[in-house]
Amino acid sequence: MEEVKLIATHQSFPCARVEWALRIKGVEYEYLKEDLANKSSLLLQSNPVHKKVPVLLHNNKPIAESLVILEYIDETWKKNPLLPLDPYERAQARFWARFIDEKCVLAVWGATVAQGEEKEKAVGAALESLALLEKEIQGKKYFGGEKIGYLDIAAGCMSLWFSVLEELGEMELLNAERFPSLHEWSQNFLQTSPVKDCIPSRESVVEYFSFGINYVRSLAASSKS
Ligand SMILES: N[C@@H](CCC(=O)N[C@@H](CS)C(=O)NCC(=O)O)C(=O)O
Repeated sequence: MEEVKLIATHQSFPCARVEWALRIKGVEYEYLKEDLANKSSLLLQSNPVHKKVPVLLHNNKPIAESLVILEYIDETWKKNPLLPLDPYERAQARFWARFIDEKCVLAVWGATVAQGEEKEKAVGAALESLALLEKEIQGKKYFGGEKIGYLDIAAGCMSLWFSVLEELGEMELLNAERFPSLHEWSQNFLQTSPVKDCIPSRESVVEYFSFGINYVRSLAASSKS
C-alpha cells in the first residue's frame, strides 16, 4: 500500500502546483500543514538544502522543488499525462516553466516591492517577461492544448497570486487590453478542475504576501537610512 504525503502551506503557489498535479492524477495524499514561522523537524529533515515547502513524501522518500515534484508525479503515476509526449514539446514546456520561476516570478515580485523611482523600471521588466508568455499562449486555450498540463500548472502563479501582487503593488500587469490571451488563459485556468476546488482564498494570499512585502520594504528603507 503506497503512502503519499505533502508537506505544504495553503497560500503558497509552489504547493498548489503539487496539489493540482496529484488531483489530476487521482492520487490520494495526506496534507501535512507546515508552519513556516516554526518549521517542523520533518520539513528540515526532508528538505535540508532549501528548508522550503512543498516536499512530497512518497513511501517516506522526500522529493523537493515543485517543478521536480511535478515531473516525479508524472513519471510515477502515468494516468492523465502532464508533460507533452513529444520530446521537443516536453523540452519547450520545461524551458518555459523555468522561465516563469527564474524570470517572471522574480520580475513581478520585484515590481511589487519596488517603490519611488525604481517602480517604473521594475514594472517594465515584469511586463517584458509577461509579453514573452503572451506570445506562447496565443491561439491556445491552455499551454497544454485543450487540457491543463505541466506548463499550465507551473504558470498557475499568474492567476490568483499575480493578481494579488498587482493589487498590493498598486500596478496593473495582466489586464485584458495589454495581454488578452494570458488574461483569458488565467480566467479559464481558475474555472478548471481541480484548480477551482483547490485554491486558497484571495484574503489569505493578500495576508500572506503583505507580510513579506512589508518586510522587504522595511529592509530596503533601513539600508537607505
Ligand atoms: N523553488 C521552490 C520554491 C519554494 C518556496 O519558495 N517555498 C516557500 C513557500 S512559497 C517557503 O517554503 N518559504 C520558506 C522559507 O523561505 O523559509 C519550489 O518551486 O518548490
